[in-house]
Amino acid sequence: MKFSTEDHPHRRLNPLTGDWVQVSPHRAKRPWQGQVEKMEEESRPEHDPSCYLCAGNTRIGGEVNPDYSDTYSFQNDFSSLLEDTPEGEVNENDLFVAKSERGICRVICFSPRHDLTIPELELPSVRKVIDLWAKEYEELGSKSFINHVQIFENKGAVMGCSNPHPHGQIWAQESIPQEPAKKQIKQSEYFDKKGRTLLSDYIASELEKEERLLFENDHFVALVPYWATWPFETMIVPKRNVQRITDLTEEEKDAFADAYKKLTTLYDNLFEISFPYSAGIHQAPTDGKDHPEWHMHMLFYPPLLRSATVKKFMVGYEMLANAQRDITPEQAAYRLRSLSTVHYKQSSSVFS
Ligand code: H2U
Repeated sequence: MKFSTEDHPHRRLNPLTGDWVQVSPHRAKRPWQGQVEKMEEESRPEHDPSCYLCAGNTRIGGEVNPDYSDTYSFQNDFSSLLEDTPEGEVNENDLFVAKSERGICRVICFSPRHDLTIPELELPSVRKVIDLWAKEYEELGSKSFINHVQIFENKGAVMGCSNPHPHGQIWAQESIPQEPAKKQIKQSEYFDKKGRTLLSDYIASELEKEERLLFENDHFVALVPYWATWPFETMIVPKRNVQRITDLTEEEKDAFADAYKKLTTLYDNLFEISFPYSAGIHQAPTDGKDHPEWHMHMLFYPPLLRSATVKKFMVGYEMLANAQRDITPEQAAYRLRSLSTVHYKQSSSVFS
């Protein structure tokens, strides 16, 4: 019997982090199992007078949102990191170790429309989200004590999102957090060895292989990474070796918006629901160094597995030993690729 990643249990390496994922393809041999359950979706008004994020409304802390017409960002009223934290360290026998951490947390409202998520917004509105991310990265990153800016989005109650109004967050801080720190090391090692970024080489191969590719436009590639952990995990990568969002040209920002909207449309079409996920951008730290090794990318980690209600739990073996998946990244890519890029709410048939 010859080993094949299509048939036999195996481990795959994430070269960006050094983490492994265990794949059990024999448990999900068929591309699809079980029925697709439909979910009743609540319809939301364009403006909800009780929403803390809608234009003109009063937030929990008493501040009033302006009557914004596209995007709007503000300092999180319950920030996890604070700018005025005093500096300090604890180390008792290398067993009780702590270090103060300064930072700034912001909330980003994607649009005044309470009822529209990214795939439903018009492309120029999605582009405005990209522009605001770039502006925030620039402003926060230029502060001397901020060395890392994490842009992210929690979408859907299942991801712990507290409000259905389309929004994201930014946590900017002194340290480089664990996930991007691992990527910093791995990308540096690769760049030092090959003189090219890891992701430039990776996407060039994926564009040739095509098995995990979802789509490409002039400047971005969307794919299910070879090492994807979540069932429908995906990644959007610029074709050019761009280190940070502020280095994108105007045309590339348009292409980024297009890829973001297209990918989230595929997601919504998968189970014909507003698809939940955690997404975020990994890019160069803002520590004043050049970072030629960095290749920015946006990651999407959706929790759903087989339907709108069947969630993949990272529990048991995953918590104690190693991340694991059944449906292969290739099967997930095949599923996503066969969906229409027209949002199901605007089309009667989702299969192209
Ligand atoms: P989620 O992305 O997890 O839904 O978080 C929304 C954030 O918005 C959350 O961190 C903040 C919460 O602290 N928020 C305010 O800053 N002011 C408010 O009035 C409501 C929510």
